[in-house]
Amino acid sequence: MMKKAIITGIAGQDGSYLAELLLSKGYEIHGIVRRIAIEDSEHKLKNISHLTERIIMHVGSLDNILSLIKIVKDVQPDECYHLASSSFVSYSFDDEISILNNNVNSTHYLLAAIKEFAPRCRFYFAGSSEMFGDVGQSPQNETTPFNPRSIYGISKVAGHHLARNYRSQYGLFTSMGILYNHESPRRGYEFVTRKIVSSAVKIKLGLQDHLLLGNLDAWRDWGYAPDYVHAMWMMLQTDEPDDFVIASGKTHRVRDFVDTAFSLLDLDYRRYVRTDPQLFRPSERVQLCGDATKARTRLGWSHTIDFSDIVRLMVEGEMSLHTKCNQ
Ligand code: GDR
Repeated sequence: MMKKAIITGIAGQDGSYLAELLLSKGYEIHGIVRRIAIEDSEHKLKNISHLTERIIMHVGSLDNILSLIKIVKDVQPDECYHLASSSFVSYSFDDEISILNNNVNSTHYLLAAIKEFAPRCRFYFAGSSEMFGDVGQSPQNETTPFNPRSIYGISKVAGHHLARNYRSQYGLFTSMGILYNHESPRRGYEFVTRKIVSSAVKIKLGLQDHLLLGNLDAWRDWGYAPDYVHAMWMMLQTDEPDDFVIASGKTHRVRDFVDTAFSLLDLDYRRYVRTDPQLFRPSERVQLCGDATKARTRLGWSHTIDFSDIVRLMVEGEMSLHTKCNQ
């Protein structure tokens, strides 16, 4: 029988790739989106505009348990991928009360609705390397203690404990991916990789003259988003629920990303990039670098696209947006 999946955050980078993957596997897909997204679908649903005919959309708000109950009850999903959250770490320094409330409550409401109305549904929780935060060791794996240092990270640790609690107390199948940074041409413009690529292309085309960034010497473990959503699906196909680190295991500096992107466009980044202390974040003593051995051995997961190819795909994607606009 055709499997049914609910995806929250379906219009985001990960949600859109996951929807494509599940459609290719024959799933019936149900996306939960806010009314405001439907009203401004050209912008807010652009990542899934090519899929709208094949997805069943539900207008619902994750801060309203009644609307979630109705959707879960009606759909009777086999799987639920909870990807929606306020995910830009910097905002969480500015708007901490609502970000913590929204991220924690939405996870709690969904778990409660599933427990009551679709208890056989398997639940994926989108955890993050930000849960490790100011960590004592590198690389990190599933046994590394959490020490989040942003409200966003704290909200993810809370969601993780909620999901684990529903697993142990109520026997729900809840699995969590602790995902490190993952990028693609669909990345939002506020994240550093898209910001770099979009500005580099504009500078190349003479539409912008410089780029302001924060700490160029921050290190990140960057992977390719379609590889990472594949891991989400794999996590819900196992015999037992579990938690998995998903990462490339290699780190690069923001400066390396900048240099690679600008070089692909035959530009010397040193002529165009300036730093702004306001964009700096609390610095890290130890690098966030993931050890995905467990996912490799238990799930058979691997990442397929390396750092320089991710940058290239993003630069090509950005260029093609400008070419399309000018046609
Ligand atoms: P991150 O992603 O916070 O790691 O979280 P982001 O791309 O925002 O930052 C990556 C690194 O770049 C440094 N940086 C800047 N970042 C931004 N956004 N803008 C700048 O101008 C800039 N200059 C330097 C940052 O300090 C940081 O070190 C992402 C999100 O997708 C989370 O939701 C997810 O959980 C984690 O990845 C894993």
